[in-house]
Amino acid sequence: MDKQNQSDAIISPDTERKVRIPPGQHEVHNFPVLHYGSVPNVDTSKWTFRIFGMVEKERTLTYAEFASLPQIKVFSDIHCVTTWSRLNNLWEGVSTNALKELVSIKADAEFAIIHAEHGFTANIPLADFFEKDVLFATSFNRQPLTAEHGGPVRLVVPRLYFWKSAKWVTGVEFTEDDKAGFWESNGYHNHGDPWKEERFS
Ligand SMILES: Nc1nc2c(c(=O)[nH]1)N[C@H]1C(S)=C(S)[C@@H](COP(=O)(O)O)O[C@H]1N2
Ligand SMILES: [Mo]
Repeated sequence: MDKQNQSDAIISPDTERKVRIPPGQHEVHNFPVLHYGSVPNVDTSKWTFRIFGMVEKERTLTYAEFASLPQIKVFSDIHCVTTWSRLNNLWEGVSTNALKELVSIKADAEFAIIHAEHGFTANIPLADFFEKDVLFATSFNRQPLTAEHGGPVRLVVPRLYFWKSAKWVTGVEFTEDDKAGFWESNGYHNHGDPWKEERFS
């Protein structure tokens, strides 16, 4: 993917840095597959996306309802804490900011807890979660997102290490208090900024 051809995409600001590889990382050209457990076989006719927690009225969307939300494209880099970085990725899907049109988030909410298949969770401060380059992706490099990379729906948070980008998402919970997610409870840093090398806790 080449940035010049992505005029309709939101450009993740880290792709405009002079040095695009953060400290301690190296560039790869393949796309490694990493996760705990097995790849779930998600049936989109049964899949639901639940928005709950600190909202005035929780909502559950079917896949058809989710897929009919406004779509955005994001051009971004990937930085995995295991030291590989993959540049120039094009994602398409639903902006996290689109959720604000679906639910009214209470003023005291501070964190998004992303829920995924097999009970996986990831915690993200709302300031990071609602950055303009964060999306629930259903497509990668103009192809439907494969199951091994998190299809049908994964989160992509370009400015944090890739473990925050939960695969096989089933919902978002808004909370006032932070709740360490799966990797955050297993030694990874609570926040995960690759430019500050927030790798482990
Ligand atoms: N549901 C779920 N999402 C997950 C994980 C996981 O174990 N379960 N691992 C994370 C980690 S540690 C990484 S590096 C990326 C890898 O995504 P990829 O397989 O598409 O490269 O997924 C993230 N999302
Ligand atoms: Mo990872």
